[in-house]
Amino acid sequence: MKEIDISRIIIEQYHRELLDCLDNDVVVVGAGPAGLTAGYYLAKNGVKTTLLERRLSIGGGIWGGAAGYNVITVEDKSILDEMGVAALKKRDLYTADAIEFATALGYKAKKAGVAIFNLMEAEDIILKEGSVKGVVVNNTNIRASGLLVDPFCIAGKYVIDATGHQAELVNMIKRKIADFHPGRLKEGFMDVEKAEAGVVEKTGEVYPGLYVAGMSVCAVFGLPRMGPIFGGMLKSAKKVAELINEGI
Ligand code: 48F
Repeated sequence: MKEIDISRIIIEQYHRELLDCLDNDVVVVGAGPAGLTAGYYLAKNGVKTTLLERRLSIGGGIWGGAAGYNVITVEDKSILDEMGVAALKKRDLYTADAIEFATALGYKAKKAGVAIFNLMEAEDIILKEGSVKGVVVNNTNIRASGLLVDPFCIAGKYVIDATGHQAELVNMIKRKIADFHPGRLKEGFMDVEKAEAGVVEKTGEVYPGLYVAGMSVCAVFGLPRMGPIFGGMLKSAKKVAELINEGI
C-alpha cells in the first residue's frame, strides 16, 4: 500500500461527489436541526439535495442542549420517532439525548441521500432574472483567514436558508437590495409558545427561489426565540420540504 494511493482515492472520491453536486434541485445552507431535517424529507422524496455546513461538525445548536446540559425537548415526538431517536415523556414534554438527536439526524439525512459538505461556507448567493439560483461557496478556513481567494458556485432550483439565528442568506439579499423587506430581520425576546407556533406558520419562500426554515424564520420575521425546545425546528423543516416537494 502506497501513501499516495490513500490520497488519490480520497481526492478522486471527493471530487466525484462535488462535481455531481454542482447542479441540484435544492441547496440547503446550514446543517443544524432545520437543515438536516429539511434535507432528509427532500431526499427521501427523491429530490436532489446538497447541504453545506461551514463548521467541521454538523448539528448546529443541538449538541449543547441547554447551557451545556445536553438534553433537548419537544412537544410532539413523531419526527423523533421517524429519526429513530428515543424520547422520554416528562410532564407535557418529551426529552431526548442531544448527542443521539444530532447523530441520528445526520445519519438519516445522509442515508436518505443528502450530499453533505462540511467546512464549506455560503458567502453569497446567485441571483439572476429576479430569483435565487444557487449559492457562492468558499472553504471555511480560507474565509476565516481573510485571504482573498475567489469562490466557486453551486446551483439549485431552490435554496433554503437554514443558517439559524443570523438568517445569513436573507441578509445577503437585504444588503444588496435595499427595498427587500421580508420582515423585521431581528429575532425577538424569549417566548416559547409564540415562537414554536410562529416558526412553523411563517416557514416558506421569502424571495423567489429562497426559502427559510428553522431559527432563520424567527430572525427574518421578528419572532421570539425559544431555547432548547426543538419541535418547531423539526416541523418548520418538514414544512419547507413539503412546500418544495409540491413545486418540483
Ligand atoms: O444554528 P442552527 O442549529 O440553526 P437551526 O437549524 O436550529 C436552531 C437550534 O439549533 C437552536 C434553537 C432551537 O430552539 O434555538 O439554536 O435553525 O444551525 C445553523 C447551521 O448553519 C451553519 C451554522 O454553522 C450551523 O451549523 N451556517 C450558518 N451560516 C452558514 C452556515 C453559511 N453561510 N454557510 C454554511 N453554513
